[in-house]
Amino acid sequence: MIKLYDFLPCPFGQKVRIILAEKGLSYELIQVDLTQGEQRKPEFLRLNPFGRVPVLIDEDITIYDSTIIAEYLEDEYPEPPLLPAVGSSALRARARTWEDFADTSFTAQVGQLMSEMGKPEGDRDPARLQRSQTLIERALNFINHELQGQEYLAQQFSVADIAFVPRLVVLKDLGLEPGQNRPNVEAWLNRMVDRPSIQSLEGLTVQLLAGV
Ligand SMILES: N[C@@H](CCC(=O)N[C@@H](CS)C(=O)NCC(=O)O)C(=O)O
Repeated sequence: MIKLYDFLPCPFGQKVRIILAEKGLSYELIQVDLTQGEQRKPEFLRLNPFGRVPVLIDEDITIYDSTIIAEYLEDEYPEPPLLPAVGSSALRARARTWEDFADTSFTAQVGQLMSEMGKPEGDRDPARLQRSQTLIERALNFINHELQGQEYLAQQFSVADIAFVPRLVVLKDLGLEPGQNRPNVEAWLNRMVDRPSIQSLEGLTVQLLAGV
């Protein structure tokens, strides 16, 4: 059986758990409490020397980094597909570009906003807050533009969309309305949160954990 080492509030772990649910794969969840430094224990570092979740073990293969895990799952368990079909190279590249943007830029910006908002009001850095908000709004405006005439970022529902979900769903609680004046984003988000894989996901709530 697949094993997943994860910390429930981690957006990258959430991305992997949505993928596992979409593919109907059952797994054993092993929680690594990042707040207790469990990621730095020797037994965990033997799985991922970088000391980060998520880590997936399938039979005798150990994989870390949500994007590499997503690619492995797509190769090993191709149904239902979460990337455009092999041969649609341009669309596959588009999906991967969006996934990368979600992971490295969008998730980081929302994470910064979460850590500022997690502080007592008087301790928040207004310039930092403003910068994160502006960058997030700019990304949402661009996504709204790119979704014109299509339901998902790479035509069909894919890892590109999944990678945005964990941080999109917390925006309202951080004072940002993703769908406001962005009807394509509003419809996209509603379409996604209706999916059983997302409805049933544990940990998909605001967790103001600085540094996670
Ligand atoms: N690029 C990695 C990022 C994973 C990552 O940053 N995980 C964080 C939690 S969300 C972590 O394990 N942090 C622990 C630490 O840095 O000590 C992925 O996509 O899996």
